[in-house]
Amino acid sequence: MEQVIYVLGAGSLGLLYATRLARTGKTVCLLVKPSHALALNLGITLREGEADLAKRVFVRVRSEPSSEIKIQQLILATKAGQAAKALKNWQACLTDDAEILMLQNGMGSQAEVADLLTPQQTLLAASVTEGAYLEKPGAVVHAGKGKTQLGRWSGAAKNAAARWTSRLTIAGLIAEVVEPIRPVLWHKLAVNSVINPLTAVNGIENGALASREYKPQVEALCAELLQVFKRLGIEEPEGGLVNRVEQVILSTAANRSSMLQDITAGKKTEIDYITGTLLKAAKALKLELKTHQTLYSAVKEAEQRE
Ligand code: KPL
Repeated sequence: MEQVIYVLGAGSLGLLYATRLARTGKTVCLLVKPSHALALNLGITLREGEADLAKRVFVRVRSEPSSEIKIQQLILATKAGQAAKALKNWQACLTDDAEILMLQNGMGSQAEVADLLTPQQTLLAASVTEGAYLEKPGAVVHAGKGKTQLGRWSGAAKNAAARWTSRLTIAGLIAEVVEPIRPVLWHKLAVNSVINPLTAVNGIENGALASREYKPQVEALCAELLQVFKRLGIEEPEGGLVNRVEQVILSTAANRSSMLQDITAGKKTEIDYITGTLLKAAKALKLELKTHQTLYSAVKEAEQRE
């Protein structure tokens, strides 16, 4: 059987991984909505950095499941809220030993997808810090180099994480196996639960959170997160959580967070998979997280307004 890497989702990360893998000679097939297929068939453009010239990369494109499509290797790169629904559409094409790598922000979507799979199909979850954005549909800019930390979420194949790591490494992306993966996902969720809602509600770039004005809120949000981490037995990131959040604020200072971009574009945000997951965990532990709750409500209100 021909080895094809399938990528479901044509957002910035989906296109970044698809083009990087295709450039190493792998056969890559993008699974997209019918309305996007025609344009993507003409090629994807990739710019490695904002000053770089755009390179056109061709990949296969499919928009309808069929019995000839056998998906053994899949990167699931939709937004968190669409992951399970998108996978359901292609589920009949998955092989019995499929190995699926999820790139979603937050937590919650991994369990939704795991529920759709059999024990022989393996699910891997990743925490991604690559900076990428679409300049227009089908055109991705790799604006900041980050890394992909991945590990097994569920399923049979013990070496699947190592296999995906070597594919991504060959494609020039920094990737490593981290097991268990759940603490890493919680650390990423923590960073996103501070930066994303604050920037989305205030309409500011990430770097603005480094100012004195936002310090008390950043610290209060981190303190609430640490109460949950303590009860769940999750260690603080090295150097401390406040320090980790401040590092990400500075290293992504010019970014408009994905939540701010969603609010501006009138799209549903990933708040339920970030702060929503945190608040659910807190509720089960009988903890009240006032600052996160207030921000959660403010994002929900902003979603309604746009
Ligand atoms: O992951 C991000 C996001 O915008 O979703 C951060 C790290 C906040 C960078 O913008």
